Amino acid sequence: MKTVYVGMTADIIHPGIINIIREASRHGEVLAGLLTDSAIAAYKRLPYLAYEQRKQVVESLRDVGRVVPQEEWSYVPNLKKYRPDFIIHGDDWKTGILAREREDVFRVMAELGGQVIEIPYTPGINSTAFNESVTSIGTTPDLRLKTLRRLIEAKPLVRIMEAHSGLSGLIIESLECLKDDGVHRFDGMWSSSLTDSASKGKPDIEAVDITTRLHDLTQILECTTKPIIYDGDTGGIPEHFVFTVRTLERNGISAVIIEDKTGLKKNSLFGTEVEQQLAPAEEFCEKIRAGKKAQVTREFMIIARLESLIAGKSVDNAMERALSYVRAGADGVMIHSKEKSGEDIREFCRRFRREYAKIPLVLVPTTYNRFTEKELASWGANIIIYANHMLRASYPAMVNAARTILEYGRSKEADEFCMPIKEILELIPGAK
Ligand code: SPV
Ligand code: MG
Repeated sequence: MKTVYVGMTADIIHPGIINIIREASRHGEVLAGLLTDSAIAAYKRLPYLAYEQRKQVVESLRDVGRVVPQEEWSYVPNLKKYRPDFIIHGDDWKTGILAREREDVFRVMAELGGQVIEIPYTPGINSTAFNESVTSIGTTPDLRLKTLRRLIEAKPLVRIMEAHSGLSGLIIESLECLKDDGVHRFDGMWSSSLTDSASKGKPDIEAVDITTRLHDLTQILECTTKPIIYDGDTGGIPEHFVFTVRTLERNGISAVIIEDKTGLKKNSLFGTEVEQQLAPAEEFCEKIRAGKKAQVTREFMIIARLESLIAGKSVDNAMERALSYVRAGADGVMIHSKEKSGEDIREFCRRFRREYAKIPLVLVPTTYNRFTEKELASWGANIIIYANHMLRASYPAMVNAARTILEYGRSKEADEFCMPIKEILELIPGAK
């Protein structure tokens, strides 16, 4: 019996894929190459269903003979491994991000003496339509919460951008950039205490309570689906932190990061070393333990943020604390520094990775921003947070437009700095 390879994500089983499978089964036994979460994540959003769930669905399709994992976006490794007689694909791969794959598949199948079968794709069901339908399905708090852990598993580096309003969240939700190694997009959002308080005209000193912050975070939750990491400042006293954890979980937030400082909190990039008071490590461990005990889901993450380098202490001090926080149950650590060279951070990463190969490590490269994501990942980082850029970009733009209006006594000259009204209206899904 001949074998026919069909690559698929199978997150939504639509008539288009059923057509392809049926056609494939006319040529032999269908070998379904089911893309793993990591294979998909290089180019597309994570699928709604996890690999094992999608596998169950595909295995139960009448015309599918066998399901094997396709671990890469490219078909080539699996074609070489399974040497099918045919590979079948919808002809929509002639253009767009799959065009390069198509060329590779033709070349490899010719080498293997196999054949490529292309069939017309079912009109209306292509990946764009698919993506739109996924966005319109939206998400649930439960699904959103779990996504961060899945992303950490599936991607070499999870890219997080600060959001402080529904509009900034929408940009993060939809922006894409096609690069040589795949489609780059932001994987999730950072609810920053700095930009959240600054957008309210307040200092970053824990003056905005959780209820108010959540009220504003709801704007973002209402118009986006990507996971959110919450900047929990010091977390307050353990008795209060317990309530914060529950509230965040209930709202579908994936993780909270709390920092090991005490006293009146100052922003890490702003206060002097002397103003930054480190909490006794054991006290902070107690807070982590209280939070872990309070959480309801298995997936919610409590990430311990090390402020040793911000407070002028050594990498040794940070390492010692990191180990005790992990032992206390922290699901990950964030190391912060305002040193531009990045040397202290690199040193910490190296030493931390020697102790723990897999515990998620978060970096916030605001000052050491000459390093690329690839470089930071090679140091051992799992998550990169761009902590304040949406707010910092919008503020000068607003000042510029307002000053121009003051200067000219009319708004005509400010138009060139402003988005046309029509585009604003088109920006918001469903606003047209
Ligand atoms: C924030 O964004 O509020 C942070 C990161 O805590 S930093 O401002 O770099 O301290
Ligand atoms: Mg903060």
